[in-house]
Amino acid sequence: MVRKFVIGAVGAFACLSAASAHVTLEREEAPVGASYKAVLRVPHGCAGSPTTAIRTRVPAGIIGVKPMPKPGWQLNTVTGKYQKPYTLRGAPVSEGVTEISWSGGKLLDAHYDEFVFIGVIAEQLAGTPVLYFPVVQECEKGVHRWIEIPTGKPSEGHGTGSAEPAAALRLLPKK
Ligand SMILES: [Cu+2]
Repeated sequence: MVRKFVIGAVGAFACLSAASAHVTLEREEAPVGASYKAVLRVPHGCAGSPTTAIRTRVPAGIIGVKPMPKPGWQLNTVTGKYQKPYTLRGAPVSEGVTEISWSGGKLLDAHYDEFVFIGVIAEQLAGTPVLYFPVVQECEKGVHRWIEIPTGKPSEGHGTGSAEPAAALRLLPKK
């Protein structure tokens, strides 16, 4: 699965001219130490081709992850060891869901949809400015690999030199 996170540019050029949003997070900022609902927004396909799979790698420090099943799509997860132990609701955790995929569905380019999972932003992430959620969007024809770590601010994904920017979450201090 990790091998699939390779950069591709063709589809990105088509998207830049369309001035539409790429795959982004509904909430682009959230405090550490709190639960977070990651809503990945998919506003278009690949150069007009329908989306058939969405795969994402959960950033380190997003723990206790649970994905939302989607009717008509097969949901798969990969569980793995965290790079370091975290604390989840007062208890130590050392492993969890690290990758999620929704596949086998069909989202037309003319339609919009969201792919959702919940988790907790570990307190240990305090001081980290931004987390990136790499997403691979597979289509009937073509693929978008939204994996580039853009230069500039997260909410300026477009036009900062990133053809296929990874979805970004700005971390705020603990409430
Ligand atoms: Cu786009």
